[in-house]
Amino acid sequence: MSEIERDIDADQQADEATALTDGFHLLIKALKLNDLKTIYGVPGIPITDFGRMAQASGIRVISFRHEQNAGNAAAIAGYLTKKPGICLTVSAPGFLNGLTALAHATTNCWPMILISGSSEREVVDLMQGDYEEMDQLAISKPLCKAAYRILYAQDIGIGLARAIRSAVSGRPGGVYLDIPGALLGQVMNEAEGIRSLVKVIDPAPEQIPAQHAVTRALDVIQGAKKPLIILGKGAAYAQADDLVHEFVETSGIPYLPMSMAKGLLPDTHELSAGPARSLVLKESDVVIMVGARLNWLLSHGKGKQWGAPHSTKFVQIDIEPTEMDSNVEIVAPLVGDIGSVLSSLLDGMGNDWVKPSVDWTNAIKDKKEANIARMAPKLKNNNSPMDYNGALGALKRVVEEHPDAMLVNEGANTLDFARSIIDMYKPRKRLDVGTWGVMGIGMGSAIAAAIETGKPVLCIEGDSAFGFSGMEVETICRYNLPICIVVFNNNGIYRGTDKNESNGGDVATTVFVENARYDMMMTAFGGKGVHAINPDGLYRAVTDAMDSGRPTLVNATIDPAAGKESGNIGSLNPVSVVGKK
Ligand code: ADP
Ligand code: TZD
Ligand code: MG
Repeated sequence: MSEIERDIDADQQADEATALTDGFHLLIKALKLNDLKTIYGVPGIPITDFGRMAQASGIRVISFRHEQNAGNAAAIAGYLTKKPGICLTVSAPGFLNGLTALAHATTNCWPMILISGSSEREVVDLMQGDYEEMDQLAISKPLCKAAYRILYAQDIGIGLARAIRSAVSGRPGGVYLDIPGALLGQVMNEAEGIRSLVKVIDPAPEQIPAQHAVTRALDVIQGAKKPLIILGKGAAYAQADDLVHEFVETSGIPYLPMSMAKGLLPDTHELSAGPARSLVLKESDVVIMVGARLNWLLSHGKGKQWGAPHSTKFVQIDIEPTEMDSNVEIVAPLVGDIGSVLSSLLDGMGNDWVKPSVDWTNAIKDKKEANIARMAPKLKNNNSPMDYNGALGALKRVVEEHPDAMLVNEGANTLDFARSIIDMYKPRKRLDVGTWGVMGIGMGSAIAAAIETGKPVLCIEGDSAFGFSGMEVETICRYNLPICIVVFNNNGIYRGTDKNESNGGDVATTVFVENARYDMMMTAFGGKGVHAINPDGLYRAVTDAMDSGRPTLVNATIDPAAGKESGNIGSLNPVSVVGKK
């Protein structure tokens, strides 16, 4: 080494010894190291500068008008990408607004990390009344999969690594990461800081099923006379699309997609039993659950809908061992990730696999064809005001012509009719209210869908559902996202025709302002607003929006009397034994 080189080397070592970093920079570097390059959030104390610095470092920071919508966006980003969606909030009220979305992500088994600024421990623990003081870590714990707090800058790397692994491994879910404000300003040696960062290796390892479990399941399936596959959103999440396709086609077993699993195989596939749902649930003797739970959405696997007293045998593929026997006995549990389990099943099926009888597949085909034929003329009506069938018939055509577009859907009748009428053609294109049937996921989901996929987004929203996140139309315009919102405006929740039975002054609890002009909410922020009064007009407006990519809101006037109470799930309402008062 020459003298000059020795001097430079000594200078570098001295620089390295004295160069400093802080919590802000380490957290940003840790996120980027793990390829987490989008943050959804709302700024404020103590995370405003963190958002600024993250943006300056090349992370995309999408600022919302309310944390719940930012959180719903992060939840959907997690579902679509298999990486934790990141939501960033301020302390106490901002944290609580985001927490609803974190609980929603956990309920739906989607990976998400809610990073929230918080007050210092010493003030919170003595309850001394800090600005936005709250024991956030304690509050978050029962509502998510895991919760961690980082107190020292040198723990940022390991803290984020724990959060990522907890969110995506096994059954995915929401993780809370508590960041006391002072942590961000904590200073440490830069070289040491960088060395403390962790790039998580294999965050969601494969989980391969035991061979004997595979053999047991294949024996049960092969012994069935009327087998059925149910595909859930866990199967969509797994991104094992080719294996799902191969399993259905090689086994020859008809399948029923749960709402967000629609499109894993095109809904027009000959083995789809979607339009014969009641028949297959009642009559099937062996059901193979693929990333779907036997919860309320499937009547808990028992009762009239399942053809009781006839009993159904269940085979279940799930990454979560405790999901087995949660509602009914699972005769062949297959614990593992969907990709690994399906490839083991396919390996075990071999050349002598016997497909289900044509009696069974033809019975389903006949029922399907009859139901489709019965609906076809209803979907073509051009009535004004529109009913759900006419309006959704028009949107069904738009989706058929734009199979790559993302679809977001919420409401009651607006949800139930759209789910059954609109065919999906590709995996993970349909985003909706999920396991809780929650209203308010609309704009957050739409924004994440646009940002994560770059595809146009069609949002089909009940007028009530839209109201929960409607202010985000400003966000949509600000980022100029290719989102077309169609508000199914029937003047209210379920229907717009209820009357206040007391003859009092207030309108009924389910009724909204008549003929509201939701389209003007979009024009207020520079987007395009359209008022559609019939299916032809609706089709034209939405087609234009999908092709132009311009933020658009179509206010679609729906007959206020067309819907029914609670859509398809009216039977879940309790009934007063002494009648209404
Ligand atoms: P749906 O509402 O569509 O019926 P659920 O949300 O009830 O679907 O069920 C999804 C299931 O998928 C959960 O039980 C979850 O544990 C499971 N799951 C999620 N990811 C995977 C995966 N990669 N492999 C296997 N199971 C998975
Ligand atoms: N609050 C939250 C967070 N989630 C909910 N599901 C509800 C309230 C209750 N609810 C439903 O289950 S659907 C719905 C509400 C308020 C709105 C239905 O009205 P809509 O759709 O206008 O969105 P339709 O087409 O008029 O039925
Ligand atoms: Mg409505």
